[in-house]
Order: sequence, then C-alpha cells, then structure tokens
Amino acid sequence: MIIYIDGKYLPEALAKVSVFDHGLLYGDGVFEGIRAYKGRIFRLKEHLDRLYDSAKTLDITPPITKEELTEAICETMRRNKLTDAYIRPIITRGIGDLGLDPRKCSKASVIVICVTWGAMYGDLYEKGLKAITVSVRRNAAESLPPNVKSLNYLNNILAKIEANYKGGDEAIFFDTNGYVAEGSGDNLYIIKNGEILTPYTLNNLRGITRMVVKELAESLGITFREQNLGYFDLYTADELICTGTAAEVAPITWVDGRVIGSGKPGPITRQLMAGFKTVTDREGYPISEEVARKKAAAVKKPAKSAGAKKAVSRKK
Ligand code: PXG
Repeated sequence: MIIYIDGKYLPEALAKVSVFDHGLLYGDGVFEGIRAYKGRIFRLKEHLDRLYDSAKTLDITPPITKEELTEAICETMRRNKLTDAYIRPIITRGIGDLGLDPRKCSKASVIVICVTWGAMYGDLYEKGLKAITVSVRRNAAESLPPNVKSLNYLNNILAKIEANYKGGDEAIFFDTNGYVAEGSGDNLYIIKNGEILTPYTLNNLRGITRMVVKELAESLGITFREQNLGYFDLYTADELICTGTAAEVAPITWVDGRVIGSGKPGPITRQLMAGFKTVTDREGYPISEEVARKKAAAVKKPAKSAGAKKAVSRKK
C-alpha cells in the first residue's frame, strides 16, 4: 500500500508521523472519508470544501491547495491501482511540543490513505440495523461543533462502545437539549406519512450523503424536511434510515427493542438505496484521463443513459 505524506508517496512501512504531531497528542487535526466508485471519486469537491472548512474552524492552515490535494488523492489511487476505494485525507496540526499551544506547530501535515472497503453493513442492508439510543450526548455545538470533522472522535467512540455493549449495530445520539442528533458515523432520517424528516444540521455533521438524499427526495417528489425529533418520532416512524459515506444508505428496523414500521426496509428506504446506487455509479471526479475519456464516451451515448433513468423510475 502506498500512502501520501507531505508530498511523498511512501510504502506503508515507511509512512510514519512524529510522536510530537498534535494530531496524535491532542486529536488536533481534521479528516474526511470519501469513496470512489468505478474509478471516479464521489462528491470530491464537497468533501474537500468540508475538509478545508473544518481546518479553518480549528485555525489550521493547510499547506497545500485543494487542487494539489486532489492531485495527491488521484495519484495515491493510481499508485495503488484502485478504482473502488475508501479515501481518507487527513490534515494534522503538525509537529509541536508537549504543550497544547498550536502556535508551536509551524506546519500542518497532510496524509492520504486509500483502501478497498466494500459495503459496511453486509447483509444488514436487507435485514435492517439494530440501533440503540445512547446516554452519551453529542458534543454541544457551542463546545466542539459536530460540523467539524476533527480527529477527535471520542464522543462518537463512546457512543459506539455503549451501542456495542447494548447489542446495537449503531448508536443514536441525542444532543444536550434532548433532540435527535445523528448516529456515531452517519446522519439519521425518519420517514413518516410519506415524508422524510431529519434534524437540523447544528447538532450533527453536514453529511454529503445527506445532500444526496435531499436531491433524491426532490427528484422522487418526496418531501424532505428538517425538524427537531425526539424518542417518540424514532419509535413511531414508518421507516428509519441512516446515511454516510461508509454506511451509504442503510435501513434501521429496530430501536431500543421497538420494531420500526414493518420491521423490514420500507418502500421509501428502498427507493433511496436504489437511487443512491444509480448516482454513485454515474457521477464522480475521474482519477485518470482514461476514466475521464470512458465517462465522456458513455455520456455521448444517449440511449444508455435514458435506459439507466428508466431503470430508476421503474423502481419507484
Ligand atoms: N455524522 C458523522 C459523525 C460522521 O462521521 C456522517 C455523519 C455522514 O457524513 P457523510 O458526509 O459521509 O455523508 C459521518 C461520516 C467510519 C466512517 O469509519 C464514518 C464516516 C465516514 C467515513 C468512515 O465509520 N462518517
């Protein structure tokens, strides 16, 4: 495996960071989780915008531009001969001393790891996930905004530990006001009376998959609305889903012992899962000229794309 670190492409065994990097010492840094499908990186611009916004919030100055990082990501993919992958760009505060003052760190570090990673939840896309509402609260927006995708994931890890002990596949977080926030690594939606309802984005990560769900809902003529949600809304939902780059679109059919809806992935869930697959198969930033050429050729064949569209509408 070849890993990019600060301008170098190194084999895994040589890809090391300093023990004085504040990313390690304090979780002081930011990251993204991105997927590539069929040689194209899905929503790359949105992920890089969020990465640089996370860095800006933490007053970290990335040492390279988004264009340079794009090239580093594509080159890492090419050197590893990957077309379908999970891509993890990381920007750490860089090397400092054992004090937490970030002014001691003169230059941020950039790392890119690319690995193969299939469907995160295996057969649970058919069966549905079991979720546990956990006692640990999502970090308050006024303390550490959940909008920042920082290297400090301890809040999420505590939630995951609790869900693991209580027999859940995923945790459901509430915020400090008692409203549903998100999963440990995904956004949440309830489906009730044919509408998709999801929390406002102050208490959760502004998911890029969430944006795709919103677009899919619009194209399917389904209302997508943000509102505060509580236990009642979770337990009485017709359908419940979670989404994320890793999880993609996944059904939740059980929460704290309550069966959700029919106990099986529901019709709107299925439409969103199918729609998501169509979108991820179709779009993305090509990792190589060759992939870009193939994509351009496919776009020129109108018969094929019309057929693909029909396939989606048939699943409605
Ligand atoms: N909330 C949190 C806390 C996340 O970490 C999402 C929502 C969904 O965001 P996107 O933009 O991916 O739709 C995430 C992202 C993992 C893993 O290792 C988790 C995520 C992404 C990649 C890997 O479990 N979560």
